[in-house]
Amino acid sequence: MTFARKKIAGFAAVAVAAALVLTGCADTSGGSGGSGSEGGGSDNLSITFLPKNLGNPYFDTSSEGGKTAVDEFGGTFAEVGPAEATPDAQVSYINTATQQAVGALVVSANDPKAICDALNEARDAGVKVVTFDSDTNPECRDLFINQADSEGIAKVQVDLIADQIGGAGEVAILSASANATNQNAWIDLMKEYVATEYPDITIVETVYGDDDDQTSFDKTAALLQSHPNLKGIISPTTVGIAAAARYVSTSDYKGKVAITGLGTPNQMREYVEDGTVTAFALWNPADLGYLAAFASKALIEGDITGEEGDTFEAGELGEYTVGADGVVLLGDPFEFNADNIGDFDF
Ligand code: RAM
Repeated sequence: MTFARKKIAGFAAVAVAAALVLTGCADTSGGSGGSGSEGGGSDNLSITFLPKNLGNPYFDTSSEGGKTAVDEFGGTFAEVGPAEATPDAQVSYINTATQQAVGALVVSANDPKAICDALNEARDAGVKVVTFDSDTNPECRDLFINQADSEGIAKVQVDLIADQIGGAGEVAILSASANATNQNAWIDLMKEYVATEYPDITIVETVYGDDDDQTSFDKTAALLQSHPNLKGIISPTTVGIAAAARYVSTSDYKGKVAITGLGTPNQMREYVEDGTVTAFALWNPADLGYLAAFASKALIEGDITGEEGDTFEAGELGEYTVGADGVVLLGDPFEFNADNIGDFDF
């Protein structure tokens, strides 16, 4: 935990120092593969970030981290993305990046399969594909930058809700979109962990707010109406937890129904301060974007191929090693509460 906190605090200084201007449109100056460098790599350090959707502070922060890294190593950064986090909404952006012959595409996938053909066409054309945050099937990308071990992400959320409701009662899950690889993996593991560790907790329903603020707000209201004995909501999405907390903060459920899950400190601060939320978890999305950008660089330059055991330097985060199935792990999830939330600004 101290390790995660150090990294989070460490990033804050970098973020303040860096001038972070996100372009909002694709870069076209990356050339078509560069002139090549030693070892079969390329010098085309034009890197495009494609989050699940735009307008989500979580992805604003991960893209800021990506841009910080790309600026550090002298590449060209761009961010593009759809307005809505639907399964195939990212396809046209992938195709455009392929036509532009970017060096790497860094993607958080809305669906494990729907964008695979487009990604593999990009790879056939020489684009390195790095997923981060939410993976595709492994055969559609070169690397996946995982924010934290999925079991750990599931465990921290269940332990938080169990602690907040006294270890017993009805709990619901307010997720992102129904096909999101990351949330679905965490939800399956949360259900397993509840079944083995907390026999007195029942997960009564999972609903989907589509990582849309209003939909998540409305789904919270509906959950509370249809489950009058609900003791808590776990929302494993930064959009969902903030919307759920906003709903509960001005309702009679405040102080009676616990809200936890994965949130950004800046979005959750007011609900921690007004007592709606006790504690929640996350990692640093800026570090995630920063690491994904450095991994892209290593792939582009031919330093790594994504094989297990490959190592690469990720700037101020240090050296990372590629694990099984082309996965690189950022670190541990971190728990935020009233005592520490003031230390964080993202
Ligand atoms: C939302 C997105 C993202 C997820 C975080 C926790 O911002 O769904 O994919 O990792 O929540």
